[in-house]
Amino acid sequence: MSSELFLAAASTQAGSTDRIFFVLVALAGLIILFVTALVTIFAIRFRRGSRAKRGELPRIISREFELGWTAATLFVFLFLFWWAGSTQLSALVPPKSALEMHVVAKQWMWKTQHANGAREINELHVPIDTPVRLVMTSQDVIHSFFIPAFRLKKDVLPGRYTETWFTPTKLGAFHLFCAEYCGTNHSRMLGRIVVMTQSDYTRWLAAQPEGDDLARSGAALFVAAGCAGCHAPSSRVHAPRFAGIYGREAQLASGKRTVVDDAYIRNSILQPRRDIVAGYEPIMPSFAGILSDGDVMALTSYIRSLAAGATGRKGAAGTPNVLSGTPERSLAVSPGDVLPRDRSERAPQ
Ligand code: HEC
Ligand SMILES: [Cu+2]
Repeated sequence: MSSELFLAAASTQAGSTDRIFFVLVALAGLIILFVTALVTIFAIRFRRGSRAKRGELPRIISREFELGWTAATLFVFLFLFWWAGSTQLSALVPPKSALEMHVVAKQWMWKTQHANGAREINELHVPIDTPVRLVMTSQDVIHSFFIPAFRLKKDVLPGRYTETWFTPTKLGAFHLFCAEYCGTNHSRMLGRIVVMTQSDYTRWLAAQPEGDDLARSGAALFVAAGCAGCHAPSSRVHAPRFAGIYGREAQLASGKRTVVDDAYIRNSILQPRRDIVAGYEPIMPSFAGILSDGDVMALTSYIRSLAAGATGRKGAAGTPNVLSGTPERSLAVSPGDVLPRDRSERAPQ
């Protein structure tokens, strides 16, 4: 549907959302026409003084008709519920091959980061026809990530990760809004999503100013923030090592088991007392208030890179060569790449 009246539908999700919307409008329109017609016909037929019969209806009409339309509306209702519900639910689970990008919202801007570390402000460049998964958090208050042309809206909360994903289907620039009132300049918290062809995107990404590889800056933080003192393989403190833990299950002292994912690592860093790993003393200090959300994301990315089999990242600094997809960078992504992680599908919190 493209005309002045209708907003462009630029993602796969937009198509299915619009279909539901137009069917609902058509259905509601039909019902309005039907009811209005009946009201008009009856008003004329049974007007005062007309000779129309006003006695009781035949049994068959009052019973079978009643049953008939109750069943029909129930069926239509259940169908709509199933249709809209299943569309929404399937929109929650990103495909495994999705490119992962990070979004940090703050009063009043969107900071975005590509998996290779390239950063943007109030913009996000994405390749067309490629699923993009966003991992989002806020530095201050609640914001909401809203791209009308993609029919996509997801709250962005402080102290928590929310995830969403989309597959853009049209080239061009699309509005990004904050859809949750977040203070004085809320209405200026605007951005753009730029959808490019896959080759343009790869070229664009390679031309970005030397972004710190997210995992590499995490590796630096690992030392700078003092994590290495306990967690480095050479440390003499009795603390868990990180190689290979991402995506596995951790056995907790409480007897529970839990998957080591972004949220778990975040909790381990900010609230270490919450989930103690079995076999260790609760000696880890909390880093809440010391490390920013960006720091936590970097550390998480570092820990994940260890899971991918890469040990340390000693490669040459500089813009990674995404064009050839060099294998030494475990997080190197070019459109269509499968991210090197083995993670059970999980609905976003
Ligand atoms: C004083 C030593 C110490 C320091 C410093 C420390 N940790 Fe820990 N950490 C531990 C111990 C001991 C455990 C296991 C007990 C627990 O879960 O609290 C642990 C657990 C963890 C876990 C859960 C690991 C698993 O196998 O499930 C993560 C993730 C973690 N730490 C990350 C960090 C990060 C990131 C830093 C630096 C910002 C850090 N730690 C600093 C001692 C430390
Ligand atoms: Cu906002």
